[in-house]
Amino acid sequence: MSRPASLRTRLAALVGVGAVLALGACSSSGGADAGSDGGSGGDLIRVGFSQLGAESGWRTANTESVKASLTEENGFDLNFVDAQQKQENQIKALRDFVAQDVDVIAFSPVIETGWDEVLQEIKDSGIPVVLVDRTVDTSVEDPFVTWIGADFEQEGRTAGEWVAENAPDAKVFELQGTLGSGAQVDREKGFNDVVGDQVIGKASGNFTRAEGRTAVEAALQAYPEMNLIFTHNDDMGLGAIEAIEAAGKVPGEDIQIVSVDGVRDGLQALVDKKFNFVVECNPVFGDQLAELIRKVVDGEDVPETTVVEDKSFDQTITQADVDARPY
Ligand code: GYE
Repeated sequence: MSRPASLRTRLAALVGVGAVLALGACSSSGGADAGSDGGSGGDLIRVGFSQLGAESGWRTANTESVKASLTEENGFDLNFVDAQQKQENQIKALRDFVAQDVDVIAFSPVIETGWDEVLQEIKDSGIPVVLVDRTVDTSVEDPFVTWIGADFEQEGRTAGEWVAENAPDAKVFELQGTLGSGAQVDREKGFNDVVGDQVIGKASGNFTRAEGRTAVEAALQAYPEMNLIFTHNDDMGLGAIEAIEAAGKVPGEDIQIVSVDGVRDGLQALVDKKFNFVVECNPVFGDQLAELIRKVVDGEDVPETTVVEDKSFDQTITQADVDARPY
């Protein structure tokens, strides 16, 4: 039953490390050197970014935001690598970034564990790490300078509070994200802390629409009494809608759906009354990430954590709100 410590605990070890690693960054990147072997020239900050995949609308929006901010015009030479939700691909990309001697490594870890070796290698290289979105659980001391992302545990709690207030008798099926990912572990903890006694079954849909649909098809058989699904992201919830409708039931009524993310398709499902409640997880933080990276390279202090702000939405949302959604 050992589960990773909370975000706060896991990130607590970071205080004070920023300055030291940032100095390392400075000497390894120092203006004149930056880009000298990459052909991009100038004083561009060379960033290796390992994105974990393209599994969801959230991820697509996040990638677009990162790419829109880490541009040459903004002073960055970005090497962006998509790992297709495979940890081994991420580890390979991270090692490539070390070999390229980039100025900063940023990455969004697909799951929390299994990074010890490569994080130690990066640390030995002196390249500072900026952790993005998901969290790591590692024995390496001070493995990264700073982390930016959402408070997943609070998102789960917010979802649980809606259920406690609006559906206190519901029989809940939990559609989990990628098992072992920070987003799954912490959303599950937050939700179950509030309404764990209402959860009658769980299965993972790996954060994708197709696997979400398959998991709910199986759950409809295994748990015929379920009448509410808490899904760890919108895409799996959209897959759940397909499975529920195919079974001749009405999503949002026969089986309520509470989701996380708030991408446009998810909010559209809310307007269409197929979703009942959505906790936002805001993927648009490329500008904040760019600013953090700049500070790390300049040797300035950075906060140990930057928590991106989230809202939540119920069925009072309007079509105009959805149409105005940028992602
Ligand atoms: O909620 C989900 C994506 O880590 C916050 O990953 C991210 C999650 C997001 O696949 O849609």
